[in-house]
Amino acid sequence: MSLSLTECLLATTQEPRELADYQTGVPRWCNGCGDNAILSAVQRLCRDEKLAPEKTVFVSGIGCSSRLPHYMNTYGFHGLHGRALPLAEGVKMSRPDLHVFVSTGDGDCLSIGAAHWIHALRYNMDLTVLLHDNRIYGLTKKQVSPTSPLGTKSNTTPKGSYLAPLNPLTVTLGVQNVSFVAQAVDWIPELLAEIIAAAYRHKGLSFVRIVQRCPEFQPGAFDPFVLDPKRTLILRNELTLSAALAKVYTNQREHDASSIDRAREIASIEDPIPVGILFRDETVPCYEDLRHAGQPHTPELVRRGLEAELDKFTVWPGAPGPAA
Ligand SMILES: Cc1ncc(C[n+]2csc(CCOP(=O)(O)OP(=O)(O)O)c2C)c(N)n1
Ligand code: SF4
Repeated sequence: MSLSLTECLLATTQEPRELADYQTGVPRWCNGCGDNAILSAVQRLCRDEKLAPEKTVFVSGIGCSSRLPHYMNTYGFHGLHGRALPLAEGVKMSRPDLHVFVSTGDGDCLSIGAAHWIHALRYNMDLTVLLHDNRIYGLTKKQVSPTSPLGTKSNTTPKGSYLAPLNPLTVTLGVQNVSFVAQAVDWIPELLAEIIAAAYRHKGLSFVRIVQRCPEFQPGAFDPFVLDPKRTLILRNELTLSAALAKVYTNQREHDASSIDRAREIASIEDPIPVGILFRDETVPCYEDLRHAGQPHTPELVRRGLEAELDKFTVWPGAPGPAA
């Protein structure tokens, strides 16, 4: 039986793939850097969901964490510091058919990119946003970030930082139109992968804060949590906990992710670290759907729009001149 060209192309994009199909390059991160665990989790997700590499885009700003697109054998855009979210929104707006992921650091997203963060939540475009939160500027070699704990000594605060840290979860949960908020930690890879997968499946902007270790500039910062499983609070709702994990992480709580008040309460807990899906609302509309209303943004449409705009300034031969 012969297949048409379209059928052949569809068959290619639906082929089962291996992890290696999504891997490229050798990550330049330090040994023990939590970014490695995040990279593995997204590569697993791409394989499990059989995402076609040519239909998948990883967008980032600037920072160690923002190097992630280099190691994905998909499309990618290593952007400008703080601008990962508007870049990703632009991609999604013109190509809503693509799977768009964002990797952004705590400096990139919560400091220089803070205005974009708030408005991206409000626009609720269908993006999977991974906040790699190591509580420090890594790439530029140790300056405080908005999530650095009070008293953090760094190159910009040699006597210790003066301000209490910003909580990215409570701020996110305070923004109009927020539709998905979760938290993961890099040292429980099974749950990290499951939470990122749930975020990917959510239609709308899914915001996942990942507590990420930076052994270079925050050495041992999370050791007390890693070494004492009781200091992790597992939120029981849609996550499946393997028997082995359930035995280790016994501090568990049933949580109704449809309640924003309960989500805000949990988001403000810092010790133990809550892990799981805090909030989900599937009813919030996505900006790209409101704007496109089913009309794809084709190159032809863009060309016609541009020509119509330029025609406004064209002086046609024989046309009456401006009134004197
Ligand atoms: C406009 C601009 N300002 C400042 C910088 C310098 N800079 C590069 S990365 C960075 C902070 C990175 O920290 P974070 O986002 O937390 O990422 P990490 O390296 O920790 O993963 C800064 C300030 C820049 N590249 N561009
Ligand atoms: S400096 Fe920190 S965040 Fe950057 S690669 Fe090294 S461990 Fe990772």
